[in-house]
Amino acid sequence: MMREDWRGRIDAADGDSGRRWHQVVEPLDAAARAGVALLGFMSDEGVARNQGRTGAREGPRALRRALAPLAYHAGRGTPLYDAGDVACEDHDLEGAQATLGAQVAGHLGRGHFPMLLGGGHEIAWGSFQGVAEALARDGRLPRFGVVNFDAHFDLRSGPPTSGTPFRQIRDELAARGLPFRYLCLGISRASNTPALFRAARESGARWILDEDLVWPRWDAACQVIDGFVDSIDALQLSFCLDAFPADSAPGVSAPAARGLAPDMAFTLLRHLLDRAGHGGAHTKVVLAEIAELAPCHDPDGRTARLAARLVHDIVTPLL
Ligand SMILES: [Mn+2]
Repeated sequence: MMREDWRGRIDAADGDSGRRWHQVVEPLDAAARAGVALLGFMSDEGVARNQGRTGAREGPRALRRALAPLAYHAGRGTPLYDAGDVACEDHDLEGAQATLGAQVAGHLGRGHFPMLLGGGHEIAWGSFQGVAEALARDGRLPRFGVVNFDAHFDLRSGPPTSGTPFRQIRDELAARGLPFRYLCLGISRASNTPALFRAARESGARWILDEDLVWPRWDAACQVIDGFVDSIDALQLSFCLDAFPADSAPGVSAPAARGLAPDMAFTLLRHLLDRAGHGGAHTKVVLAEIAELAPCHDPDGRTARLAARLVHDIVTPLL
């Protein structure tokens, strides 16, 4: 754990109720009791292969720094761990994804909730490998699904990149004779060609366009989300920061002109988590991940702050 990333103000006079994340997070060791495990994926090799702007390799570090000063709200006293980073070296994306998957499987096996800090969206194929191993063990893989907040489907064919992870997941599930349940929230018609929409249809993907994720259509969006969440027992929650508009999230590979307004995205996220029983005795959410934070395109840190708030909102109900 990089201590220098976890620092911030200390309100000593307020005791335990004045604590912030940097005062609570601990390094994860093998004997630790079940908690939330923050795990970074230092890679933008998938972005580079996908002809995108690189920079997401440094995302985990910037995200930790944005998380450090957040107010800590303890509910049940679940520990919060920093499980370190998996880094892609020498362009070995497949190796890094396999390592990430092995670490995720290990954390899940010890009862932790993995909260992944990306990294390009190629993170999702790595994390899925670990999720699949854990769910195959406990029998939930047949009722597994993915919800992805994203402007893009990331269902491309061809060699593995940041644009292919959900097609890789689809193919892996198909090889096991299992269905692919995939719901995309925030898809942009301007950013996906008719060929990509056709690939999504042929994959059985469901989606809601960014233009339909507006308050007058709230009830319709919730019906789709509820139907999807109710149809599964185990959920991988993926959040690509390019689902937000460029003025809110400039620090990504492909900033969106329109995107989901943050208040809509956060409210949808909350609704989804509630529907999945997140924060109750049993959550369907197996793992969550934030993708595409590229600090070099985020000079005032606003994308990192938005990403940190997402992590906060996903993790706090578990703490
Ligand atoms: Mn994506």
